[in-house]
Amino acid sequence: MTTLPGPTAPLQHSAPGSAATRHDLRDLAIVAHVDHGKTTLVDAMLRQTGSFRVNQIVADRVMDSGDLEREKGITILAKSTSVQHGEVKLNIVDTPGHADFGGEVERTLLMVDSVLLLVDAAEGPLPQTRYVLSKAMARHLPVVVAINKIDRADARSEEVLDAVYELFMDLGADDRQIDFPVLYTNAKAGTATTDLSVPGEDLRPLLDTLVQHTPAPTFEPDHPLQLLVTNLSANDYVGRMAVGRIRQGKIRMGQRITVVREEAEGVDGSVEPGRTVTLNGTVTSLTTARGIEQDDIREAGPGEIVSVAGLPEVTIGDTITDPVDPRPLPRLELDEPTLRMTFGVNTSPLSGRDGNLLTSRQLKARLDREVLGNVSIEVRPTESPETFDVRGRGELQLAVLIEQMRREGFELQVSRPEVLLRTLDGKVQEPYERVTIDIPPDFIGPVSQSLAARKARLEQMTTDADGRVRMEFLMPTRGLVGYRGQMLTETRGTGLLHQIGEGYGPWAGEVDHRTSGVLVSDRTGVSNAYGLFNLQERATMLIGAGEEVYEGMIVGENTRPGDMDVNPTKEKKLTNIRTHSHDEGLRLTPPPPITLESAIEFISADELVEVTPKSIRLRKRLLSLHDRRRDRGKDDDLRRAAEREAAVTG
Ligand SMILES: Nc1nc2c(ncn2[C@@H]2O[C@H](COP(=O)(O)OP(=O)(O)OP(=O)(O)O)[C@@H](O)[C@H]2O)c(=O)[nH]1
Ligand SMILES: [Mg+2]
Repeated sequence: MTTLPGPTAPLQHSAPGSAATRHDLRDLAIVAHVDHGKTTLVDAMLRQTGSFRVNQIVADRVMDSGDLEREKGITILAKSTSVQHGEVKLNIVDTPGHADFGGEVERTLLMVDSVLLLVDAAEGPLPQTRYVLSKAMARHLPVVVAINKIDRADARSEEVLDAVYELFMDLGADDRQIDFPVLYTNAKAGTATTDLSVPGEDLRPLLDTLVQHTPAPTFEPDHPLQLLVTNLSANDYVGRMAVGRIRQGKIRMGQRITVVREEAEGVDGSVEPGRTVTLNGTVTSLTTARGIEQDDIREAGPGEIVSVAGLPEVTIGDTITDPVDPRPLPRLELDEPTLRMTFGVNTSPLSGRDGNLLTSRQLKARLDREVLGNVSIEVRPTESPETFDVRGRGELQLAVLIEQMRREGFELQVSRPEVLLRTLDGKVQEPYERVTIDIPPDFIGPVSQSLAARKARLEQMTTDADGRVRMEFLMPTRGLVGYRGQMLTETRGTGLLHQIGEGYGPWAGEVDHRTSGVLVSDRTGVSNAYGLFNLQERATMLIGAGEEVYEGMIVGENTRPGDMDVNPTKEKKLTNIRTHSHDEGLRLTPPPPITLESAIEFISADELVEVTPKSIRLRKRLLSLHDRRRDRGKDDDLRRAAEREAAVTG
């Protein structure tokens, strides 16, 4: 067992001359790779510290409260809660593990004084473990390690702990950091132990360690208020609420507060550099988390994580301060977006059937709102007033935004994600990913082959105790777009893929995206079993019979390269009654389900995904057959042009 350093590790954010400490409070974040059990562990902490009412029925992973979070089984937004352990209140921030939401983790780390790093006892450290740990180390936060899921049949806790030590060394940890305490946990059962040979009984050992190892918040008495806004939430009664940790000073109900900031760029690109804006307001609501509830409070002091209403236009990165003596903290700086897509008004002939938010004005207002509350998304104008350039850190992050919008009633058309290039010393650079693929050994051949075609370089290959192979590649982000689906097909659903941004590197050369062409409807009408039956011999049909189609809509994937214009509405000429009964015997292969993510991955640069509250359709950018004929053969030019444009604007 590792010995615990004292609880007095230096606090990074403390200003010189700090004089006071709050011993009744600790602020920490739980970080890990996706699915390693963060939210489940928070459940157990809440249960064991009496945070639920007697007989209260609580869903599993209660912190994953968003609709999409529950459906996808992942955490998307960081959320704070608190539990009482003896005399100490522990503020705990649950963070998302998926790489696309890394911005949430980065911001969260500004609120806390330590991190609890969870590592799956079977999977070991994965790319996002490395990412979150490197961010915690950059902020010099003390780390407590929990090897979780020790109940798994394939758990190999000791080996995994060795791998964690290796990771710390790899990231250049100093002696103090590498001296981290270790716990072995079963988050599902709610147990923790410091010694693997002694089964845990509850989470007490973990909570004790967290209290001991997290520095208590320090502050300067009489310092004016400073609260860095790291999150936003909304409440029907009080409106927008700023969430953050009080660095210095106190905040009270009814108090005058202010925000001073350099003006941000609007979606229309309007900005006056250097101009500052001051927002003034009064605290109209002040709450803090207790378990899964928000408690109204009259006053809060340093170290507390609170939600504050009263500044309707406050945004993430602002500092809420005292109007008499405003002292803003440095603004947040986050990793840059690496991908962009266009979001446009739906121009398909079927537009307006499902949704009620259709205009470019509504689209712009919605995107403006997103930027305000989501600092890792950027929105820029394009040449067309009907289309916006939306930038983020990954396909899933952008897909989640699109999904939210369609649920709100929007119809839109989106492009395939393109990477953002940049130039350094006159040379074009592009973003890279570190990709870990976990597969049974039979699939090494096909996976290596397709990744090589996508410009991936094998960095490392290891075999697990159970025979699965883990391959680590470095590859351009561009090569990875669209690969996830293909990998699942190639490994018959058995492969796992994890990715993490690795910053910019040299342009890797042309990468082929999709080698197959598509079948495009040459007219408007309703698809018909007879028409589809004749087409399915040479293609995978993406629609079934009886669906509305329009000219330029993609109805199938060609088995060969090149697009084909087809008539899916074709009916058999009725020459006599018997033919009709024969028709009913036509066997159509059911179309594969089209999800938003799979559609975005599938399309090429000259295609779009049409998204409405009820449907996802694929289409050509140019709908008319005539326009496309004129344009045919220019697909590659188009893609290259788009990439060149990205290099200039990016
Ligand atoms: N066997 C076992 N399963 C666990 C344990 N902890 C969590 N799980 C399971 O692992 C899955 C993922 O758990 P989550 O708590 O959602 O993981 P997470 O780290 O919050 O995931 P993200 O927030 O999406 O990164 C769930 O199916 C849990 O039931 C454990 O100790 N043992
Ligand atoms: Mg979670």
